[in-house]
Amino acid sequence: MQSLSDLRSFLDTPRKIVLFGHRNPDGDAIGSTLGLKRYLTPLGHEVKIIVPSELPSFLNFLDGVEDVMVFDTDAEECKTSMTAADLFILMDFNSLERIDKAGEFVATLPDTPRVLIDHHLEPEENIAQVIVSEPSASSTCELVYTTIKTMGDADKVTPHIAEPLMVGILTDTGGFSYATNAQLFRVVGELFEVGVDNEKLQTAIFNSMTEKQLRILGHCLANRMEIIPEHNAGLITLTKRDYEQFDIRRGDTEGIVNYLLRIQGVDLAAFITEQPNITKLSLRSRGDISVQKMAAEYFKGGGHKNASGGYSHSGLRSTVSRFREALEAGIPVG
Ligand SMILES: [Mn+2]
Repeated sequence: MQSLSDLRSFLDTPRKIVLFGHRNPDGDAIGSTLGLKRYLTPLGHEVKIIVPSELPSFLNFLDGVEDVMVFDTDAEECKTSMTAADLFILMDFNSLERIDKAGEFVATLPDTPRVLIDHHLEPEENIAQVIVSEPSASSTCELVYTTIKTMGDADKVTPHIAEPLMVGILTDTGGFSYATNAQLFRVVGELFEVGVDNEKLQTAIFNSMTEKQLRILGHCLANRMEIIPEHNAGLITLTKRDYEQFDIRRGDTEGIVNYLLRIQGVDLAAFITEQPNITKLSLRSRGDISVQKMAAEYFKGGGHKNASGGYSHSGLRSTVSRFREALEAGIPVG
């Protein structure tokens, strides 16, 4: 299999297909896999979705999320489905490392053809035989739609498929705040024509915090935020103690880093948290500033120009110092 038309003919026969989304799956990882599953299933394929770790609860409104398999908690069942599969489709990530142990198991099945659909920069070499990689795309969901169209099946896109695709577009663009371009709005226009309940989705995605999450946000902004005006930067840090005190769970701090960019004059934001074994960083920036470069150079990470992540094995304090060093060294542009 070498091209989308090969994939098209491969799909003429009913297949067992596993779709993969990345660790800490977000709206785009789940929206794109669920959207593609909803397209493939009526064509007669048996489709499973596997992600390494649990889904955030705000996505529970989408039906079918309960069938998403989590490798961390269900390794054996995931391996059985992977062994039986005729095709793997890797979605919204660019390196097998992003799916951890599931990726290691994928590597043990070299005869299963792989397709990549993703919008992250520079996909890992040999990650798949067919690669749909568009870093200029807003989201993998946008690419799922354009891929279905390229395969000549635009008329098969139903509101049931459009809905999860809109979820990933909305979450990856922060409700059309960034990563947008004319092509995206054309795609969104077409999805609206298919039928999308925008108001329902906006509410489900952006007004769905729990009381606890809002209080954690309050704590971060009132007590844990620091502004570095000479570098137009800001940071928020959370200690292990904060995690205990506020009972912070996965997903509870989602999006907090973006609040720093609401401050006039702040163009680069860091959210630095003390995890059980590592110190984790989420980085955001505006315009030409590339946090992707900073993450790659200083924090073993990567992602997108304006949204990246990384980690460090040193503690919170020295990670914060390293972040300051990175700022002193000059704001990376790209
Ligand atoms: Mn994405």
